[in-house]
Amino acid sequence: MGTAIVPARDMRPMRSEHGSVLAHITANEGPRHALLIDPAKQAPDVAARRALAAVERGTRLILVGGSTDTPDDVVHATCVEVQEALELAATAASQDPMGDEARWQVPVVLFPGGAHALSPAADGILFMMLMNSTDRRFLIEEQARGAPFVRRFDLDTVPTGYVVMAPGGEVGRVGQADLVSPDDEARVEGYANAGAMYGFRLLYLEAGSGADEPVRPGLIRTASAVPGLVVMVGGGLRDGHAVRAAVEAGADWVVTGTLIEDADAGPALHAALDDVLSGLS
Ligand code: 1GP
Repeated sequence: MGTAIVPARDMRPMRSEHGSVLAHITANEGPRHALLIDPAKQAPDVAARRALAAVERGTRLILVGGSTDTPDDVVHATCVEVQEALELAATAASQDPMGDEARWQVPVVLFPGGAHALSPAADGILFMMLMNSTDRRFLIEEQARGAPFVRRFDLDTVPTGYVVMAPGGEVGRVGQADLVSPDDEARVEGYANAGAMYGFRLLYLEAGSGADEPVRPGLIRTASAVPGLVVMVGGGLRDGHAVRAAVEAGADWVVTGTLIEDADAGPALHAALDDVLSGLS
């Protein structure tokens, strides 16, 4: 962690409005969409515009992070810009009789690649164990390095089991995952149950950013049958059809990242988001 960033509650203007991030993520509200913003892939102001476009269309969570070694100041700048944009939109909505202020009360949550990618301007963090990593760094060491900062920054933590499926992509490689093969439901059953028994509340099934094939429905079905876990699915979800398949298999959250990186902030982005969100209903 760098030393330039200091915790400051007022960096999280939305926080008091939406309450606990854990409560938001585990709420029984039907399937929802999370937008993943990789701070290394665009300037903070572009990230903020993309987040606004998504939230306007119904996205209920902004995840900030990625598998790359993004420095914390870049992560932080993105969190600040997204938070400010959401706050402005919420304020504008509160002053408009037809406005829907609650729509803009969406938490900004870290999806860290390691202890380096933290920011006090986030509302919370997916505090993850990469359960099928062969490298203890991703099982506990990065977490142990980052935890004091998470505590100091007063971030809400969401205890999360993160499991990487084939093809796995960059996160599978960097995280040295022993990839779960697309039909290995028994292995997912094991990770899901072990995660629940550790007290994890969220299980994130990851196919890898930009994956040719998203996580197969059988694996999602297996994970979602385990009591006490909210299931998040990401990697290779590019359209409403793929999202619908994940949701029908039991995904509580679907995550898309690449989709918005390929589109600009204009009509192409809006069309891509509309298509993905159409898969939720
Ligand atoms: C990656 O699951 C996320 O961690 C999102 O994947 O970039 O393929 O949407 P995509």
